[in-house]
This record gives sequence, structure tokens and C-alpha cells, in this order.
Amino acid sequence: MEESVKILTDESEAKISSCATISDLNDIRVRVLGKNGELTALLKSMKDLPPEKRPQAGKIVNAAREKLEQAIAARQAELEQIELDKRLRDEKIDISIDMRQPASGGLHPLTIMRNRITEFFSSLGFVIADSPEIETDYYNFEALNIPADHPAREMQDTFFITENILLRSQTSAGQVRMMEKVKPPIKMLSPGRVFRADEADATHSPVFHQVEGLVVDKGITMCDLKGILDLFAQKFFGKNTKTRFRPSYFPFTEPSVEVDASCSQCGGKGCRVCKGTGWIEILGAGMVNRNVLQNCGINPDEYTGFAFGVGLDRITNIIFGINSLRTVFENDVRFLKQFN
Ligand code: 2NM
Repeated sequence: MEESVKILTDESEAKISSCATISDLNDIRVRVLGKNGELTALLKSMKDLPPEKRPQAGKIVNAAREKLEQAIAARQAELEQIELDKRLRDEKIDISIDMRQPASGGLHPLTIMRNRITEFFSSLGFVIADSPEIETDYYNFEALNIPADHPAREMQDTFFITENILLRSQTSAGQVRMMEKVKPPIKMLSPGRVFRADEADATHSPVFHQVEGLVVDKGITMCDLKGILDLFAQKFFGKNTKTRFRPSYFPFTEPSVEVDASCSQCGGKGCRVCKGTGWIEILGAGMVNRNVLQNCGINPDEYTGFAFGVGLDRITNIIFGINSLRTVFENDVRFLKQFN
């Protein structure tokens, strides 16, 4: 009896320690320790022993059972650990795996310039104002002292929607709206898209961008205009930049001027950028025409004002060294990336 238990124990221990899966281990448990198992059979066979030997045999069988149960439990823990390790290995997700980088966008050079200009004028106390792109004939022309038969209307081929409604040809339409509503002092900047019925080519587009400034108060003179525009030119074309006023004509200003900045490329000596003149035309400006103030309900004997209009596309191209409008409207991401 004792011998049989020992053989069974040794054999079972060997099987337990060499078995490779938990289900194999369960088979061993059932085969050895189960109700019809081999050790259970040995226990049952005790009834064939003489009664005085039974307690001793019982102890041996129970000791063997305990030993095997412990061996099974220990192996079970080992196998569970092995299976867990394997699952952790197999089911691991490599979150560091290479991803395709999403293409990052960048601000359009026109947007960069508009932001810089609005920031600059904000810092001088100008209010940045938006206004409708679709306007009436009145706000776009009439109120700005451009009557129906005025030659200025032919100078710009306007995008008419109906006889009275049009795509604005200048952002000053919005400044008229402001002057109608707000009592001076007014200090405003109107950036925005403007339109003309034009065929697109390297230098023309039916949509372009303007930034117009307006200051109305008591005692505003052309010196105020010159002072602001000098600061503007120095900010965007370099701190040694000078400005030059040339007499011009706009219906909405009197007197009117074209404003040049000294060429920052050659310092005024003359080069390719300034076409040998030493000067670059940057904007148009003037003192707001009395008729315009009057049209907006502002007394021109009490108030005066200056206004200016910058073509954003042109100065963006000058500052970024872009030489065709095409590139600006094609929105090729490779083109846009250069400026960020
Ligand atoms: C320019 C040139 C000169 C201008 C005038 C006005 C308003 F509304 F006050 F009359 N706003 N902008 C103006 C003056 C625009 O663009 C070349």
C-alpha cells in the first residue's frame, strides 16, 4: 500500500511539473484525485487491509493527497502566470507605432498681413470694423460723393447684382454706415474683400483685399494723416522709411494724395523693386470730402477727417516678394507653407 502511494505520488508529481496547460493539469487532478481517481481508488482499497493497518494507511493516503493538491496548486499558479505573460505579450498594442503626420496648414500671406495691419492700428486706438460685402449703390457710390454720372463709376467696373445692389468696390461703404450711426470722434479700420468685374490674370483679380482707415474729429488735419502714415510705413517697410505725398484725385477726399514709401530694398537709390525710382506707391489717402461728411450727418464746419485706402494684395506681394497674383489665389499648400 505504502509503496503504491509512493509510486503514484512520484509519477503524478512528474506529470504535474511537466504538464503545459491548465486543462492538462485539470485532467491530471481528475485522474488522480477525482471521485474515480487513482488515489481515491487506493483509499477505497483500504477496506481490504486489516483494521489495525487502516489508520496508518489513511494517514499516508491523506498526506499524499495533500502533497499532490499543493503541487497542483503551485503548478496552476505557474501556468496561470505563464498564460498571463503570453497574453500580455500577444495582446500588447504598440501605441508608439508610426502614424502619418497630418498635413499642417498655415496662414495665407494675405491673412498674415491683414492681422499685422489690424494689430498695428488697434495699438493706435483704431476700432476694427466689419461691414457687408453686398452693398447698395447709395453706400458704395452716392454717399461717397460719386454721383450716378460721375466718371469715377466708369473707372471701376462694378459687379452689379441689380440696378441698386452690388458687390462693394471699396470698404469705405462700411465707413459711411459707421459715420451715419456714430458721433465723432471716429477712429476706425475696415479690412475686407472688395470686388470688380474683371478677368483674372497675373496682376488682376475680381476679388481683392483692402484696408481702409478713417479718423474724424474736431481739428483733424493732414499732419495727423502724415504722422499716422509715417508710423505705418516705418512699421511695415523698415524704421528708416520716409513717405512722400503726391497730389491726386478721389471724389471722396479733398485734397487727395497718392502716398509713396522710400524703397527699403535700395534705401532710395533705385532698384528693381522700385523700378529705379527709389519710391514705392503704397496707398491713396486724403481729407474726407465735406460732401461725404454732410451725407453722413456730420457737420463739416465742426468736424474734419482723414481717410486712407491700402491695397492689401499689392503690399503683401511687395513685403513677401511674391510676383504674381495667381499664386495668391491658387491656394497651393506648398506655396502657403513658405510663409509660416
Ligand atoms: C482711398 C483713398 C482715399 C477713403 C475715404 C473714406 C471715407 F469713407 F471716409 F470717405 N474711406 N476711405 C479713401 C480715401 C480711400 O483708397 C485708395
